[in-house]
Amino acid sequence: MVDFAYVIAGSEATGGAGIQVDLKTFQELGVYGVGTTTCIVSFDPKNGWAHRFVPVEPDVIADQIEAATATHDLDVVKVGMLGTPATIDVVADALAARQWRHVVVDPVLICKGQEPGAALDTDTALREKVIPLATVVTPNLFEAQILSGMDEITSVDDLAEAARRIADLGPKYVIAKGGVELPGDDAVDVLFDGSDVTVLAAPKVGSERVSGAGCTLAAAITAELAKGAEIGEAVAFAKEFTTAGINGRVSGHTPFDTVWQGAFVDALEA
Ligand code: PXL
Repeated sequence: MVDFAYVIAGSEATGGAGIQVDLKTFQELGVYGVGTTTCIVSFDPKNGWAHRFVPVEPDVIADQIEAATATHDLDVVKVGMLGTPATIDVVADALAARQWRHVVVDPVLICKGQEPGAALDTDTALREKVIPLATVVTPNLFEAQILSGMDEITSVDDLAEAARRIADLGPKYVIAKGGVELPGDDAVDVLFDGSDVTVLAAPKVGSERVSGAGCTLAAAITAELAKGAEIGEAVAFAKEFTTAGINGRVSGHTPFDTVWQGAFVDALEA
């Protein structure tokens, strides 16, 4: 019998991030993907690829969640970009209305297309209403700093401390990602499970961020959890899958590359 994974996230029109990446990752990992769209981000090629951001009406988000959850018995969900306090309210209510085996939250805090004032309200609502419902949360370096309230994160020890502080907000597991910005030769992620910290390291691939890496990692964790993996094995596998996708990255006309979710399976078949 096929396993199901559900994602509630934004659309990113180039295919390099957001729900497109989530559903591609689910398919690559052999789970049946179901998706609810929260907002539409369309980069603007005439304006430095700035983010044009349009939220989906809260009623329409609620309708999508109703359709998805009435059709399939979904118990593992990934939450990606939400974008506005109104969206956060409707998604938080829907998450709280049922039992989940896992709620994986990728705390996408800001989008370049939003006003800073609006972004602050959104960050606060995410911290107060969605993070406490998460079983797994996957902040990047910037998000880990904001959510932990730490002044700076410049070492693996700082990253582990941020993960511990974020766990105090409610999630059982915190995966804090150092990425290319954390100093050192390796891309380091830490997994805090409420008592122990596990450090996962892989050599950095270049020094530029690759778009879609965070979405891919959280989606791969979600898919593995849906198939019944334990958290430690889900995270370790997801890092391998994402690293393969970064190595096999795709270039477009944007100034940044994007992850190729098919690279892991390509390598197995080669
Ligand atoms: O990578 C973060 C992200 C997530 N979701 C959507 C996005 C982006 C970044 O652009 O547009 C919809």
